Amino acid sequence: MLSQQAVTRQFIKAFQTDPELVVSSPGRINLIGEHTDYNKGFVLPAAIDKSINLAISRRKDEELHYIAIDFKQEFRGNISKLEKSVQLWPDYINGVLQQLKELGFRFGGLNIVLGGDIPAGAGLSSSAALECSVVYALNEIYRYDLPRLEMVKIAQAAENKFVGVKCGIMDQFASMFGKKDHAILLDCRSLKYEYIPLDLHQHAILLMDTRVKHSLASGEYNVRREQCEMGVRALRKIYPQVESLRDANRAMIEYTLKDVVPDVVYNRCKYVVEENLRLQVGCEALRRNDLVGFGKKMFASHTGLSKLYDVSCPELDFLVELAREEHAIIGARMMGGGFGGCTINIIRKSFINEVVDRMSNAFRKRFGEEPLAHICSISGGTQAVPGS
Ligand code: GAF
Repeated sequence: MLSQQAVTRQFIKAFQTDPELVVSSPGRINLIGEHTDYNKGFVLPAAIDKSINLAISRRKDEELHYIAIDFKQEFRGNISKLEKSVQLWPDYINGVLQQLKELGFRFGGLNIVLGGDIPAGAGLSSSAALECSVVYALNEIYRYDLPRLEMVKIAQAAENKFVGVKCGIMDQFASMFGKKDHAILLDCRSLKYEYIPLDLHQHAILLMDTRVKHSLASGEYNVRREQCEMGVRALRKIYPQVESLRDANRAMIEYTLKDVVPDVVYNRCKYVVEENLRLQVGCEALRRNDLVGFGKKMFASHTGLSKLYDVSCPELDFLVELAREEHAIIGARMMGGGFGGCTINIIRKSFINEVVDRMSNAFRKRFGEEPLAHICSISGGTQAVPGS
């Protein structure tokens, strides 16, 4: 709430007028189903109570003027020349504008102020939240009448084509379709989804941020994608029906793929097939209210991400190992693209303080710095701030 007022105040200060609209767009967690979205599999994300807030107004000319409160940075440009910038954050806005332009939607110059409380680089999808806030805001002020799913696709295309990260659809979908106290079971092929009530009883969601900054654009993410595609090409020679790893099963991986691709490709594909299965079993456990059963799948997911998919790092592995020793934590794993960022833990509420203290001390002894702990709750998706 504070941040919504802060962006409005800053907007008035910078542009001497109220914004036409303020949009709030949440970050996301993912309970299970990591690196499965671009393999057309399943994911189980949820929007959280940490968001990007974006105040926006149309200008009479074609100029673009953006202010990012948290970075204390400004960007100036023109709609006729949407180019990548050295600051990176304007790319998420300009990427959306570029996609809208290519789709034939008209817009003019814009004044924008943004700020929020999603820790950047923590794996909570601040970039997807920003993309969603921009497409949502333009849809409102220019009345394009786009359905939410189309806005998700535009936001994803901005990241794929303009920013250059070949991300899947999970983050933008979660930010746009979030529902309070529900996880979203999304089939990333059909884009059909189901809300699963997230009744955590005596438990809470604890994020432990290693503060190791990840950068998906650094290339490792795109490399994982290529390795999966290599696996699919090899499988397709024998099983023409395999369009993506979603269509593969354990037997295909063990008895066919193992012999025809390098070990690294076999490991990546094995992880993806197993993660899709874990997610299915985990969802059944959630539906039965069996949180302990679900937690076991989270731990197994981490092992796969670390050993087979190789997207973890020593700090994330350490936090998950500590979590395994805590009776109050029933499930934990690294979350998001990896190479840094957060672990997600399901923890008994009454033990949060003592467990966080113990884990933080152990982490500091090992790595010299403390992780940042955040308790998050599950919120709704991208929306206009009432009264704006
Ligand atoms: C990042 C990507 F943006 C998502 O699409 C997804 O692939 C995730 O990493 C890994 O599950 O957040």
